[in-house]
Amino acid sequence: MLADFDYFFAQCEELRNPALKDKPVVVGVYSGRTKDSGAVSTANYVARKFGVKSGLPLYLAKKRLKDTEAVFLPVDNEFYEQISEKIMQILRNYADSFEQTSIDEAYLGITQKVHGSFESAGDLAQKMKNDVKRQVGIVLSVGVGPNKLVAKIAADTQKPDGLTVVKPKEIQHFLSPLPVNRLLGVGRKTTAKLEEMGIGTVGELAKYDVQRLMDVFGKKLGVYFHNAAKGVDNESVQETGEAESISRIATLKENTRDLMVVLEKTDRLIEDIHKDVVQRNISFRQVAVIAVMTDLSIRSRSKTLESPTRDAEDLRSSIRELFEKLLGESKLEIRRVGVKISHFAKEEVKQKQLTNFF
Ligand code: DCP
Ligand code: CA
Ligand code: CA
Repeated sequence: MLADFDYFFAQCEELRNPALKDKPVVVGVYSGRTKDSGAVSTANYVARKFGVKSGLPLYLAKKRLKDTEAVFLPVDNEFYEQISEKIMQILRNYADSFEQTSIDEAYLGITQKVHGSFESAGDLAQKMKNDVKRQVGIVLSVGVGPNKLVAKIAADTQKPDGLTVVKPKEIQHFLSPLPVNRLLGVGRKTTAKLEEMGIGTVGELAKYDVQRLMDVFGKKLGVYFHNAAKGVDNESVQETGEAESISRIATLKENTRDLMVVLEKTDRLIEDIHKDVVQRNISFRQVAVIAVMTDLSIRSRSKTLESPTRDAEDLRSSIRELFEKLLGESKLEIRRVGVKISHFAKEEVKQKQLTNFF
């Protein structure tokens, strides 16, 4: 099964500002040369109706959206990472094996969970989608298939908020009519080349003589195209580890050197981090604070605890200590504050040790 979050960066922006929902929303990477230089990172589906999509130069996006109430925003990777991490955490619970492949995409091995049944797989996927919607407020598209290749293409066919199940018997019927560029690794050049050879669809590629494909593209690629067109893929879901640190950062209302103001802000971050800790059932041994100063320089201080903890109070006192130190070592005011925990231990381990001890 593959899960891909819909118009992800733009949807994150809608999440923190629901008033954006009905307007075209464009998230861009501003290069800073001139006001409008840079490219579109992504756009919501309202903006896509105007032909605005990832990679488009921003000035062109502005032009295409000029008579609309379009909202242009700069990327905020930290925020998207946080949302992504929350969703990934939920998805993990639905999988036998889990492989995150990008900020908004993950493969889930679910064969054992659903005892090989594609009906159950569809139900599981729907439940998972509902769960993410309810807990985080984000919609995603899911593809279920007999392998990663089919699952990925299935997830791409209905967007947004899609759920597409392709059973083994349906592979051929599902893939055949699709244009060849829907296969991973078939870009513009290859598409053009295949076109020259009279191959436009995946079905045509599947029927094409594999030896001739090898002659044109080389052995490895030729065999890959042949197999991919038939929906053959033996790649397994490669377990990816969980994030090795959890961090949150926030901008202060006003620059300050007042410890109480800083701690008031970090209290909210602590609350958020602590929720994550509990949900993941981990404890941490290292705490760090980060401060972006008024001159935009970044300072950080960290502390290793004597033993792993998951206690919010431990976190709070460490952060207080670290910020006292940090403020004592600089005369500048602080503009943004961050908190990070790392050096995780699974809570079970600690509990087991305690039980053994008693
Ligand atoms: N992204 C980017 N530049 C690109 C492509 C993507 O910065 N050229 C970022 C922004 C996207 C995120 O990666 O939100 C995920 O990329 P996707 O290709 O999955 O696209 P979206 O999630 O935006 O849209 P879709 O609903 O089509 O999945
Ligand atoms: Ca996506
Ligand atoms: Ca994606």
